[in-house]
Amino acid sequence: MMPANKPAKRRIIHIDMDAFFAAVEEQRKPELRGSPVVIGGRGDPTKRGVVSTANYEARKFGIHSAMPMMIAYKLCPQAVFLPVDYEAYVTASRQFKSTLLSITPIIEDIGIDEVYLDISELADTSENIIARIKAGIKEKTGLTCSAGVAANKLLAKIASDMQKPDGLTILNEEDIESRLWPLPARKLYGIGPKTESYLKNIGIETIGQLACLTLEKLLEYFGHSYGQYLYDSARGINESPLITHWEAKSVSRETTFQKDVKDWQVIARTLAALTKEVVNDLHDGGHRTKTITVKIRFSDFQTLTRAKTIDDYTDSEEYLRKAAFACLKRIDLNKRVRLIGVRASNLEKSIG
Ligand code: TTP
Ligand code: MG
Repeated sequence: MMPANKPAKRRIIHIDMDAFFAAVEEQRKPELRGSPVVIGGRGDPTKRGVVSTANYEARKFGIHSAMPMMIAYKLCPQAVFLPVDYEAYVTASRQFKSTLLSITPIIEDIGIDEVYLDISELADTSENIIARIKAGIKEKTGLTCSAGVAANKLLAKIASDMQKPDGLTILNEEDIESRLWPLPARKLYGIGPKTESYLKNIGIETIGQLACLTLEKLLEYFGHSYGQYLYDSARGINESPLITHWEAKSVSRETTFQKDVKDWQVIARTLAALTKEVVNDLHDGGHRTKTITVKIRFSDFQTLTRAKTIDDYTDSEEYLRKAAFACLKRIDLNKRVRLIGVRASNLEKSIG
């Protein structure tokens, strides 16, 4: 029997669609298949704008997300360049996510083409569950995805990226040394270009090398919360729960800017204002919260969320603003921001 104080081992799946925007375009225009396809901006490679994604044929020429369209054109002039049709991708996104409800309601929606599922309570093997997921998505949308299975969100996300496209990777605890540690530190969720170059400067390139740093050193370099996060992550440790859409109680506010914003001051002021509104909503409902999630959508519609779970339930604006800014710090603001959102989840009714 398991000792009472040891948390049960979880089984988390991360699903990430393959070349998502490009795959949706190929699905509705089958004549594109086999050709290099690049999606970005208004689809005109002679104009400004960056690549949202490229299909695998185009990637062979070195084209990737966030690359200027003009460079993509130089690398592969014969590619088909298409404008971003966000509506079509949102529709496909809803369709593939709806098929997952037949597997479990414990789903965290983290982006247009990716989700986590918690299958800890299911009896079936991971392989069988993934086979059902892939078949369901294929039937409903015609699209393929890659899946990762592990004991937590951090490892599941790394696993889904290991064998793309149409992959399935199961990452167990005993694989950490052989399969996690050789990877570049950048592969860890939450390590952006800034942390990556900081780490390179101190001679750290891989997750394994990061795992060699003492906790004291990491706290000194990166502060309490991020330092501890890096220490745990390098060891494949991550307790963060799934934040599900179906959570009965959460309070959120978001705002879309009239014009996409680059100025950090404006972003920070908006984040503080949204947090204040969320805190007011908590007060109105008589709730306190444990988890704050910040959502940033960039001008190219890439959407990132970062969550922070704090030790005790609180409704203190100061405390929650700190948590929101800790989340923001983990997002690399290298593109213009279109939308900011703040959510408080994991709520409890305040006493009195
Ligand atoms: P990703 O899952 O990062 O990429 P992908 O699905 O195109 O390819 P992969 O097979 O490697 O998963 O992103 C999902 C979609 O989000 C992508 O199709 C387009 C969009 N996106 C952007 O618009 N800008 C970006 O910088 C990135 C990384 C993605
Ligand atoms: Mg993808």
